[in-house]
Amino acid sequence: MRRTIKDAEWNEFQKRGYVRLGSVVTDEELEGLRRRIDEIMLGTAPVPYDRIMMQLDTQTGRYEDMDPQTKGHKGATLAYRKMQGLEFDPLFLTYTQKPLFHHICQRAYGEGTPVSVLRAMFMNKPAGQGTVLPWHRDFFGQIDRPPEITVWLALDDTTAANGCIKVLEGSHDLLAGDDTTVFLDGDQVEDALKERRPETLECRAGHAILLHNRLLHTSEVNPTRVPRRAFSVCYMDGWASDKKGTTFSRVFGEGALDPETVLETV
Ligand SMILES: O=C(O)CCC(=O)C(=O)O
Repeated sequence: MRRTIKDAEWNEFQKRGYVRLGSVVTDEELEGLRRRIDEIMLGTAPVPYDRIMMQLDTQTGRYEDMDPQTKGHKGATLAYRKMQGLEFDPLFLTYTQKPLFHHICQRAYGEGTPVSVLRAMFMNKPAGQGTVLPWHRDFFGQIDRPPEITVWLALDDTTAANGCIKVLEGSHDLLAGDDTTVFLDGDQVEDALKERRPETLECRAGHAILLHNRLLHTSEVNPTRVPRRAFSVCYMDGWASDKKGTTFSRVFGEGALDPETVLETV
């Protein structure tokens, strides 16, 4: 399994706002993550459910119809849309702490900088369901050092048919100077689409894509008979805090969570 990213790949990431990392897990690891995510949804995993944000999928596919995401299990079903706080699961934490991701974080935030996660998140389009995710960027203005990188891992093959991510290449510079917009309004979408054509980022299960947090992206519903599961980790400078001074779970450097003890410490 690779442990570094080449200069050419890093330059591509900076220019286009994303770069494919290829396969980042073994078949066994992938199977373990898939099994564990289903166990978490079904309520049978030994995880601290009171620390995990969970949100059921909509029945309508409309973003406006979503229930709020709140802590705790919401019933034994595979029809969850989103879960955050997966750094508190030893298996997802182990994946999150792969040397390749540490290396990428050091490139983004500087050698020796501790790293925390803004979110370690499951994003699901259940079979025959899913909710449209409108054009947006993962910009977090409430953080004093806004995160720049997200590693998005496909847990299933993601395709145009089952709601894979679509991006506007190079759009991470498009709203430069705008430090508030997350979801684009109709005019902003129209303007952005005038300049660029969306790129459909199909991705094989077990492969990952490094996304710039300001890259404009979207995804649709999943009318197919198989789920479209993905796990993404937004890494940031470990000293970053929000407006209340709250810091986030460290995954690299001093004070980093340890998969061996994480269940005792949360
Ligand atoms: O998995 C997806 O469909 C999109 C994920 C996403 O938009 C995000 O991580 O912000």
